[in-house]
Amino acid sequence: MAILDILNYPDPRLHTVAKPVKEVDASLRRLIDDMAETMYAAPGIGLAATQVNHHIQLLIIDISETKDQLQVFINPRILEKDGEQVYEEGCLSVPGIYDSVTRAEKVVVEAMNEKGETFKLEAHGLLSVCIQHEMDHLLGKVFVEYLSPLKRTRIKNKMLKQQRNRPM
Ligand code: K1U
Ligand code: ZN
Repeated sequence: MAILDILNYPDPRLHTVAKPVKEVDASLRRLIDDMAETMYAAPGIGLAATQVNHHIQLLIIDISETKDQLQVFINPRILEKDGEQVYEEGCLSVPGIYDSVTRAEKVVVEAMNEKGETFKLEAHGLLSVCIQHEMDHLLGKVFVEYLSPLKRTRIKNKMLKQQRNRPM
């Protein structure tokens, strides 16, 4: 397994729209393993393939305390959304920034797992937030795009300054 580089906002590659996965094969499972290692090491509770510069419809989530309940979503589709919730979100592509985002409270999602089996899941609370956040990444959308233009500009400048000062 390997730890992959995570793209940092405002990298333009984060705005790439992901393509559907055609085949669930050994190379995809290798990418899933590498993404899981990357997410656990960060540490994070979710990761979209977009964030590691793979522009395919794949995301992983583990919101468990024990970090042993990895959920894999390949070609996810939201079938239903309901209600509203506000959550203070973070993003591994925007390190150190947390802000409130309003999203649906419930989502029903259909996807394939790492075995290529289709499943349907009803999610609430943090799992629902995380699914919506990661599915946004697959559409090329970063959570800061829900914030005001002023906040977004400040975050962009802070990130660019950090990136300039980072040792090579
Ligand atoms: O998409 C990502 O960059 C991952 C992101 C997922 C997420 C968090 C919170 C709300 C919505 C989506 C993160 O994992 S940020 C880090 C984080 O929230 C966390 C890290 C360690 C322990 C608990 C949470
Ligand atoms: Zn994110």
